[in-house]
Amino acid sequence: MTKPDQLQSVAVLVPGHFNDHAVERIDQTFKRVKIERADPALVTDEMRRDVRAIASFAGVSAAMMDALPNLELIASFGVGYDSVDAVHAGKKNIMVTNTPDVLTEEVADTTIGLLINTVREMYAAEKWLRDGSWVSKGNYPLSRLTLRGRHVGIFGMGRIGLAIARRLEAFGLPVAYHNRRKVEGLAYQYHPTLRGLAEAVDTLISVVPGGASTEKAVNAEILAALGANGVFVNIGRGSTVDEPALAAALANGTIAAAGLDVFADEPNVPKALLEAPNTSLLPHVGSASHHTRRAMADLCVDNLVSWFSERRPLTPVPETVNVKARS
Ligand code: A2R
Repeated sequence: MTKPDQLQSVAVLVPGHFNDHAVERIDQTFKRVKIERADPALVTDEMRRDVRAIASFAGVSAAMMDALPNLELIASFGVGYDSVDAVHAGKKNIMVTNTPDVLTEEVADTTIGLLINTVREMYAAEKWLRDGSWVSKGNYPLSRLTLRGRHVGIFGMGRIGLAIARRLEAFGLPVAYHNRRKVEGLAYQYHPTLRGLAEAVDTLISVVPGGASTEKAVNAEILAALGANGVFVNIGRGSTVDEPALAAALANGTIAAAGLDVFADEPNVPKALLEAPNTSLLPHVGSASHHTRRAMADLCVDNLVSWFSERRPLTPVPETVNVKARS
């Protein structure tokens, strides 16, 4: 077992700009090695020899893992880790950790804010006040949509989905959901297909992880099933949505409005979504408060410390739970 004072010699690769608090803690405990981005072409002989862990916001490819023969751990910052090739990591006996739970309530809060913003047009109403329209034109027009009477479907009833559902209950709104598996003991109505869920509700909130199984799952067919009074909110991953189909559905009245915090090619947002009058758009800020990002940074670094001192992770991802520490 590595004693804490010996952790200073453990080289941790940190690609690009990283959370300040995490950097401070890594510097206090480990030997931080900087690299512009997680690109195997930038890996030096020294990195190849020394690096035993990566702490990263961004993705880590199979090729990057292969370029670092002594890599034991990828401590990913965030709950979603679709940009890390965790299956490859598992095959190579590399542990991957993420930062679940500590961001759940913050992301659920953001979701509710985004939903209300979308339905009650607060983005446009605030602009109306600020640009002087209230004085020159009078009251802001009544919003076309309301939360009242809505029936909400959650695509991804996991930790965050459940925290969103609990909040919606307090708003008096019925909730249903779709996962691959029914959650035992949960009273919300379960739909075995996303299509079935979209048909049954008028408000769809997507909070599933990215990756092959959810790629463009919210497509033209699902949006048509949601219907003309439909509101779509995405707080999970942009890859889950067929963005051209969403832009078309918003333009031709297939659905009424969308609130989006995540996009397929961040930070690039399709022009059609930017220009649509019925979208509320946020720059991926679901968990982005100092409070919550600090808690995520602590969990990310605590995983590094636990791995190199106790030889066990705190929050391993399912694909690497069986990875064993090298002696
Ligand atoms: O399908 P299940 O039974 O494994 O349920 C998970 C569901 N899910 C899916 N549902 C339908 N089709 C799929 N292909 C699919 N893949 C996953 O998403 C589970 O209920 C939920 C994910 O929940 P958690 O693992 O607890 O994640 P958490 O903390 O709620 O975060 C969700 C996502 C992150 O991966 C980031 O992308 C984003 O929210 O921040």
